[in-house]
Amino acid sequence: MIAHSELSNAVRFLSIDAVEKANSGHPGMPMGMADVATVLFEKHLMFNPNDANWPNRDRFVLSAGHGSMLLYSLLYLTGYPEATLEQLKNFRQLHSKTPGHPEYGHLPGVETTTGPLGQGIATAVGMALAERMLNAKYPEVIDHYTYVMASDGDLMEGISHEAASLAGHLQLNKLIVLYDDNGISIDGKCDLSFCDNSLLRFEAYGWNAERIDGHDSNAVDAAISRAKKSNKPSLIACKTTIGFGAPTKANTSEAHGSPLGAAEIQATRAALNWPYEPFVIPESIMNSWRMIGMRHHLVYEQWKNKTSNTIQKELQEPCIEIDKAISEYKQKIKNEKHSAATRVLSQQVLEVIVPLLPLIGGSADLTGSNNTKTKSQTVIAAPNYEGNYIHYGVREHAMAAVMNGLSLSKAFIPYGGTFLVFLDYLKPALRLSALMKQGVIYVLTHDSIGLGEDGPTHQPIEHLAHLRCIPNVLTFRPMDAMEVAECWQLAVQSRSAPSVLVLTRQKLPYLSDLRTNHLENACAKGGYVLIEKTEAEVTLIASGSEVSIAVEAADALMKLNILVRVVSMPCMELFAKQSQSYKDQVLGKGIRIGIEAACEGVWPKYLGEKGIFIGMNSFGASAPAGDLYTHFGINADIVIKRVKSIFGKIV
Ligand SMILES: Cc1ncc(C[n+]2csc(CCOP(=O)(O)OP(=O)(O)O)c2C)c(N)n1
Ligand SMILES: [Mg+2]
Repeated sequence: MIAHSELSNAVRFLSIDAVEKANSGHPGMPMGMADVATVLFEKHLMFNPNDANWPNRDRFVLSAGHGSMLLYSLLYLTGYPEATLEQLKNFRQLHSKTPGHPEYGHLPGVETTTGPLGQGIATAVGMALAERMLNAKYPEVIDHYTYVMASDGDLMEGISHEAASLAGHLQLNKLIVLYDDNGISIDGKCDLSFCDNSLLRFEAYGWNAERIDGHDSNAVDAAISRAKKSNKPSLIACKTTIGFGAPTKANTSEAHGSPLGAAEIQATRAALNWPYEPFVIPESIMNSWRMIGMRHHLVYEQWKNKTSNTIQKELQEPCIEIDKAISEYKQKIKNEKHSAATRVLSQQVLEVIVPLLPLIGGSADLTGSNNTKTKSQTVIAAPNYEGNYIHYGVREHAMAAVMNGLSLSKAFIPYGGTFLVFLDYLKPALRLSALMKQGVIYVLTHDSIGLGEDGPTHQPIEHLAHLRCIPNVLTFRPMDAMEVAECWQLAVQSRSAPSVLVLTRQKLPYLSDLRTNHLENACAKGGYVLIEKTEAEVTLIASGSEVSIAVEAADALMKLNILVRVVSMPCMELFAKQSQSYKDQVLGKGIRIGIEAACEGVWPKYLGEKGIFIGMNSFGASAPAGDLYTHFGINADIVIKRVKSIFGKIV
């Protein structure tokens, strides 16, 4: 029988040795939480190293991502085939599967990307919610826990407050947070800046909360057992010592984020009675860890046998067959030529596709404004998890992270709404959607000064530019009913990049009658010629609400015998992916004028040296939309004036 301390020392020293070899990293957290982690893996966590994606596995989220070596050590010790000793020795090196902070998709067993503090715990709320929702549908098939390891920093970050509040409201009783209550952060002792009574705070959110000695394995075991039986989410504050075992650095912030150094490591080996060479785990200890990895072998086999292939497939990837429905719907649009705000048109598409897809809708308290809820959707109201619409409350950041968690469950396609201007309140989680290649859909409405009277606090200016600079994000800004349908189709089909649907508050005209081909998805190429003029001297390029300005200006200019082409550019990222010849063909040889009620951002890339951008270069103002467009000089008259002056016509 191997002592608990031997098992946890294996975790500690692998972490110490890997950080030392990499000459960078964070040894303190793995050393402090090794005992808690060992109990969790030895006694509770249900997993199968040979099938890291088993849908009914317990989730283990290391929210304190700086402690990545804790996770990598555990995956190696329990026998995940890709977590080899070689990978541990290559910690933090280029192309290794063991990057500085855990990254989803690099190493099986890493459930989500963490490192930006607070994201892990909030994403885990989404995972725990996904579990409840799947359990409501398949009680025999999905029934597991979601465990989180969170640090002081995680609990300080605002997103964790939002997410914990939501988890309490949703009664996510299978969510268990093991809080590394070590009282140390980077600047020193936590009481420099953090004197919350976290237990009371979580209790107020509707959680169970208790404090235990995180180095007492029996206490950890008992607390987890209690949490598993609870009807509320649980916070277990584990009092630990950061850098446990290091004679001079333990319980100091020095243990947090740098290698211990040879002398301290030698002294730690002596103090913890671990006389082995770096990276060497004695066979008996290794065997015990591998047995822990095998613990659920039988449960896993039984699950596989009793679960139909159809359900297993459904739990691994969402079915996204909507092409037929979308083309029928497009035919209807073509006949009806419906003019409306793109947010309203977005809801009309949702009415068609929600019944066909595992879409989980929601909004951060702007359901009626974002038009995110369809008539058929039912709201998730704990303890009933059968719905497909979530009222996230005014918690944009948690909403985005929860959507990441829902998406990582693989069974759902989440979409959620807020105003585009509040992108800033959720961007860190959207950035992780992109980094993790999750097809989360963001419905961001009220997309410009076109929203009018609410004024500059609510009028996005720089947001489109921000979105277009994040790698692996598709930013869609459709101009009318046809484009809204096509952009939704592309967003749903984009399973490895998040999409942002940027939609108007104000009504827009139907313009797709100008198109010659309605059958194919014109938005799929990102930008296309809406009004063709061969040998055009001017190309007007616009997105969303400004396409109608371009069309109006083009009509007027053509009457002056200036040859003008109009390009609709609903998605710059998709346009960027097209061949050079397609791009040249669309943009034309004439003078290019970009029109968008936003700041210039990446437009110059497409406008060329002689190009002109007509948009915003200041904050907006509070006034009716029409007045604002005139005031800020974004209208057909201005476009006509600029073109006339270029061509030397009398203004
Ligand atoms: C959002 C965010 N802000 C800042 C950091 C940088 N950072 C990493 S760890 C940390 C705090 C460390 O304290 P704690 O969370 O208690 O971890 P411990 O040192 O106890 O392991 C900070 C500020 C980060 N990773 N994420
Ligand atoms: Mg700490």
